[in-house]
Amino acid sequence: MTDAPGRPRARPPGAVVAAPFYPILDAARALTDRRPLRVLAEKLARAGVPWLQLRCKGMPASSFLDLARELVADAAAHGARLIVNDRLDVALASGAAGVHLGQEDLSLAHARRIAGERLVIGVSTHDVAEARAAADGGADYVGFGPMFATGSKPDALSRPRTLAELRAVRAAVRIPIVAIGGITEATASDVLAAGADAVAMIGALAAAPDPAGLAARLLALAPRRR
Ligand code: TZP
Ligand code: MG
Repeated sequence: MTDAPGRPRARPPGAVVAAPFYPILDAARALTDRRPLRVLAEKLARAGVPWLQLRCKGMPASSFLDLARELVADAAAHGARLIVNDRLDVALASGAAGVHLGQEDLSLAHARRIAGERLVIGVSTHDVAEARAAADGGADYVGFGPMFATGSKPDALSRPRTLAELRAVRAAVRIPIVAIGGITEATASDVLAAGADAVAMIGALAAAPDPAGLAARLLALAPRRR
């Protein structure tokens, strides 16, 4: 087991992914109308989702920041908090609660040096070594996947991970694990049972006819026993 080395922590361990559902709002490169995304964020927050992530691949920083600021406020109105994908600068400037970093983004060490304890920092991982490195480096949670085939991340490492690999990551780190990649309502329980603290979804959420209902059902799934 590894844990963050003796750094003072502003956030209680385990609070970061306090619910078994972690929705990701994926904004298109050029988002002409921000209202549908804001309406979705509000529905999710009203349904009780405590954390949501905003992902804006290829979006100019100024537009990303405008959207992040709006969603931070929308989420806060219902007690939810926003995590910004990829961009530490946007996370800090928007007042978001955290940033999610991929293996090719700004390093965890640099991000933590800049943000200190102001931000929750999550890191995408694909194997035990990456998960251990993230935990040892002071990440607040790790993403792990892709669990299944996904069309939402064309550059995702193509081989879906197995539940056995997820179990191995669970045994290796104590920080929360967010499983991601092709997860649906039908597979969420198996993924949680294998040791994930939460399931992240892009496609299944975007396709849901009733996103608030989906969120409510996923939030009701049994959390992993700690
Ligand atoms: N990282 C690994 S898989 C993935 C990301 C961002 C895509 C997840 O989207 P979906 O639609 O839930 O498979
Ligand atoms: Mg990234």
